[in-house]
Amino acid sequence: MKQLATSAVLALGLTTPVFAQATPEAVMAGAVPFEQSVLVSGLQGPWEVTWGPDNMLWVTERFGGRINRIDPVTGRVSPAITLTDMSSSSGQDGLLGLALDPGLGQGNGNDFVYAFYTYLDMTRPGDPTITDPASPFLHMYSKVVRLSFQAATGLLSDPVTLIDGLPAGADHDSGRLKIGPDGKLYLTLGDQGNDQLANYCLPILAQRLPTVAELTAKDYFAYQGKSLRMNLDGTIPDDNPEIGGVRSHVFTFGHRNMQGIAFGPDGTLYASEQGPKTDDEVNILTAGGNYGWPHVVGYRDDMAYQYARWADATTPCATLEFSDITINPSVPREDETVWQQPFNAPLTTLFTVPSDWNFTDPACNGMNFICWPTVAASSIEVYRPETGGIPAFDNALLVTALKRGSVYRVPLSVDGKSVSGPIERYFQTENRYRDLAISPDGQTIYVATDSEGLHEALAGGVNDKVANSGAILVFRPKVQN
Ligand SMILES: [Ca+2]
Ligand SMILES: [Ca+2]
Ligand SMILES: [Ca+2]
Repeated sequence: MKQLATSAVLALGLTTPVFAQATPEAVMAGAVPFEQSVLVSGLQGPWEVTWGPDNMLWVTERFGGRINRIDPVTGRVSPAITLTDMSSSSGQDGLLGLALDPGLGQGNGNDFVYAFYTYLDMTRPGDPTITDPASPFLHMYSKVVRLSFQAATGLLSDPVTLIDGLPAGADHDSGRLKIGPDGKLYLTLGDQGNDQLANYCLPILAQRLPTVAELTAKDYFAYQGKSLRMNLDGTIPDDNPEIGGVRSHVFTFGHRNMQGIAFGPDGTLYASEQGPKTDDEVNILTAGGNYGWPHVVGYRDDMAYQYARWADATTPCATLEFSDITINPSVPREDETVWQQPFNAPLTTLFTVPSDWNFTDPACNGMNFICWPTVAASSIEVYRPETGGIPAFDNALLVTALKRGSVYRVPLSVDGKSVSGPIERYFQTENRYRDLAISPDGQTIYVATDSEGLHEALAGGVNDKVANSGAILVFRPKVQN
């Protein structure tokens, strides 16, 4: 009971059922037929895939710490460097984002590549919120390095640290890195997965802003749950927003786990963000904006979300058992509308549900989170009108999903500032999709898959085996006869 032929369904104003419960937002099966192939598999957690000016796919491997160039025709993998000081656990840390300098391959001496990864630094004091001195994350930080590319050898070398001592941990590192049309480097940093699961007694600091004293000391602890904007040498741009009276690297705040950012043709900055049990978001990021987390997810509508502050429980938090479903009565809870500060509402959500939604759908055999309405949005790219490409696909945002093994096409209005129709679901396989890249002619979409993990089965419910481990999948429109 899924992926029905949707034209009739949509005509009735209904939506495509995914599980036993249908999400109330308009989502339909993709209308353009595609064929699928596997370019390469067996990579160690491919995380960023981006098309280079050398007509190669540049791919980071999260556990392996390797940056590769992959031939988009033959699938041949050419390793460019392994970052040996990278530290990776079985969590969300490791080698994450990668961005190519606009000067790469242009003969102007700027053959640079930027990378973001987690590492251990025993010379720093450590995360003040971690009380266990044996924690492998006590001294974990993240940094951005600039590498130099030699076209003759195909190798990256000479790492220069642009900024280090950034927050890092096992959960919600975010870590997407892009260079904007303004020539600045943009980076997303997650809320570290606080207030849930293993970190349920740690408070979320997404609303906490850096102080002048912290900046002077290069203490970037308050950068969690933020997007950053920096010069290509890692310094703070003079035209960064002053937020709470302080100009820092912070561009926007109030984020949970923003794994995708992408620039539109007019410079609009789009972002995808993972919500908790509901309301993954697509946002437009504007300088100084507050995006609401953890007080609001999606819209300020009090639908199926309350901010439960485990760290402030009247019973000592560590003595409580964490649950996503049953919140201990000693944990303070707050409706979204209690928090009245101005914030930037999303462009759309994936997905918002009513408060009586069943978050323990039996279709997921106790792995409740797979059945939740959140898709685990992991990246975003802009499908630009000027690419030509696939006419029916044009002028849209493409969002990859971990839990759904799909790409969601979010159609945009002509000005790119609103969503113009139903969200469409494409390319479903039994995988977790981490990122995508689009060929310059717009005809081919490359999707990076996680090496392992839980996701939705094609027939609904949960699957714990991925069909294509650590792969780059290739999707092209089917040739019509
Ligand atoms: Ca990408
Ligand atoms: Ca938000
Ligand atoms: Ca909401």
